[in-house]
Formats: sequence, structure tokens, C-alpha cells
Amino acid sequence: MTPARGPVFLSIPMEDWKAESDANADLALARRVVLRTAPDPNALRSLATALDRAKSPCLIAGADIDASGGWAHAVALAEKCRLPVWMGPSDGRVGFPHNHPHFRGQLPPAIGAASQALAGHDLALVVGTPVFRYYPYVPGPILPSDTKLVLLTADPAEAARAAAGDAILGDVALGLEQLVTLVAPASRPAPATRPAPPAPGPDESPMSAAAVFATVAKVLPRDAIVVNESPSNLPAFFAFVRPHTPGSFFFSASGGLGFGLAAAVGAQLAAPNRKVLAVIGDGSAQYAITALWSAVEHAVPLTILVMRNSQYGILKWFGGFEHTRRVPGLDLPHIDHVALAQGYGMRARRVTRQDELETALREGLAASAPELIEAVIDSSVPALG
Ligand SMILES: Cc1ncc(C[n+]2csc(CCOP(=O)(O)OP(=O)(O)O)c2C)c(N)n1
Ligand SMILES: [Mg+2]
Repeated sequence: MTPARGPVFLSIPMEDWKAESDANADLALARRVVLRTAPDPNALRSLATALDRAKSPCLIAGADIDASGGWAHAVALAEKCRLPVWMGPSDGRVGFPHNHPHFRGQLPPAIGAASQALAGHDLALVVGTPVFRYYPYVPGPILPSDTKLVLLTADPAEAARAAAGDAILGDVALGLEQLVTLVAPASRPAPATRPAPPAPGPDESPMSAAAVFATVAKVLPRDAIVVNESPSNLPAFFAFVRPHTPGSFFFSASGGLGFGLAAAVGAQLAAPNRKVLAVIGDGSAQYAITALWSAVEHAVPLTILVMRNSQYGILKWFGGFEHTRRVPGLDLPHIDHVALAQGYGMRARRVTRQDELETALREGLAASAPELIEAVIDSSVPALG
């Protein structure tokens, strides 16, 4: 498959299942096709020169760095050029270690705010993520007036539809590897180190999202995989849990709910030697609740943490953002995820305090069967920008 890779619908006529394959089919099966194509060397040389000459360049590290195996090259480039690094807005994977001193955070998914975050940078290098994904419409310039942008992407459609800047097409891991050899070591000062996570506050009931994620950060194994579909709590999640190993974070980049619970079951099946933690909003959980059945029936030992704030929190924020008052249907009282999970045959418990959560997470992550933890959190609506 050529980039961008993703879900494929394959329809096989029923009678073909019964047909015997012949020698020609063996030829087809024996084929090996290498699809990685390196970016144009001249374009990379010009980009390296632009990086060398820039006063204050920065890197926006995207999901495809993870998918293409380019973490080490992204880190080497950021260190050699002393680049501050952001995660792409609403990106589905992490392409750069969030605990690296150069890491700044996730670019906000709105025109005005993303452009403000890039202010002061004369060159923005975007690698393996669209320019850019936006959620609410916040008018403004797509880029600050004195910022040039270059996108390195393996996806021709992504290159074509970028709202601003130049684009270079090719495998992003190969491109980054080449760039590292082409740039000169920068003499500009290294970016300031990102502050340590904030203190989560006292252990009280109901918990804050911060208290939940401080606990998750404490107990999560180093190579664990987190699938996240807890929309209003994503900034709090990234404040505490800083993914720092490849292939350790998955999020629905399109924003379509129902991905998380099902993807977490798939991730645990695909990576039996790593622990998968699904962090799922109480609203989002309803969009693919039958994934619980798959986890139980196939004995998939993932841990599911449901963030019970009893609401569609992000839509309450959105209502306020759009100055829409009294939007109906955004409260989700009375959904008992413990009963739902038990109904599917899954071990489950509710926790209301950090110490209970810590025990539940440790036991869940050590268990050889799937387990659901419903964390009751306060229903404050986070300020999302
Ligand atoms: C399939 C689908 N339907 C509806 C939406 C709109 N939507 C976006 S976020 C959201 C609420 C999510 O609620 P919850 O999972 O409880 O997370 P919270 O915002 O409370 O953190 C909804 C309904 C969507 N993104 N996808
Ligand atoms: Mg919710």
C-alpha cells in the first residue's frame, strides 16, 4: 500500500473462498514490494541550508514519524539544530519523546492559536502531519507573517492540500535521516527545558482529571501503550503522562468517536508483550461499547480506564466557546460502566480516590484478563483554549 496507509475495505466474493489457488497465485504471494521512497536529495539540501541559516527554526513532529520508525532521527535533528519541538494538532500518534527537554507541547488545533504559538520562528519544519488540523474555527493568519513553513510528508494528498508553505514528498524517516547528515551543528542556544508536571492537588473525591493522570503516570509501565479517547481531558493527560517510547500513544486524529475502545483491543492483540491502557471518556465509551465483548471473548488482557465526568465535557466547552447557551443533551447521568462491563463478563470496579485508583491500575495492568476501571471525576469543564 502506498501512503497514506490506513483502514482498507477488502471485499472477497463468497465463491472465491472455496477456490483452489494455482501456481500463478504462488507467484503473487512470493512478491516483495518496497514502497519507501526517499525525498528528492536537492530539496533536502535546500531545506538543510534553510535550517542552517534560520535564526529560530522549530520542528512540528507528526504521527508519521512514529509510523515510519523515525523517532531517533527526529531526536538527532532536533538536538543537532537545537529545535524546539511541538506535536501536531490533533495528531493520532506521538513522533517525538514528550519527556525530551526540547519538547514544548501540542500545537493547539485552531488557526489563531497555532499561529500565535509559532510566533518568533522564522522557519517551521513540519514532518509527517497535516498543515494543520483544526477543530474550532478561530480566524487569523495561518502563519505569522515572518514564518516560512516546509512540510515533509509521505502523503501526496497531504502535500497538495496544505494551507501554507512548501512541501517535500517522501518517506519521513528516510528524509529525517538524510537531513541529520546535511545540517551543520547549530550554535544557537538550546531551547529552555519544559517544566516538570504540575502537582496534581490533594487526594479528594471526586478526583480531578489531573489527579487521575498523575496516578496513571506513576504506575504505567515504561513501554505501555495508551489509546486515548477522552477528548476534554487530553491536555491534562499530556501534562502528566509524557509518552516517550515509539508506538506508545494512539488517538483518533479525525475526532470520530468509537475508535478508542475498539482500537485498544486491537492494539493489545497486536502487541501481546506490552500492556495497553485505554483512557476513554464516559460518552466516547458508548460509541463502541461492544468492544468489551471482543476483549472478553478473546481474553485480551487490556485495562480500560473510563473517565466518568457524567457529561460530554468537550461539547460543554464548545457550547461556551460558540456563545451558545443551555445546549441540551450534554449530561450523561446514570451510566454505570461497572455494570456494563460485568454484563459483558468483564471484571470491573469503580474508584473515587487516587489511592483506590492506584491499586486498581496496578492490579489491572498486572492481570491476564481484561479489566475496566470507572474513575469518578469532577464535572468541571476544562478551559481548552
Ligand atoms: C461519531 C461521533 N459522534 C459525535 C461526535 C461529537 N463529539 C465530539 S466529543 C463528544 C463528547 C465526548 O464525551 P466524553 O467521551 O464523555 O469526553 P469528555 O468530553 O467528557 O472528556 C462528542 C459527542 C464525534 N466526534 N464523533
Ligand atoms: Mg465525559
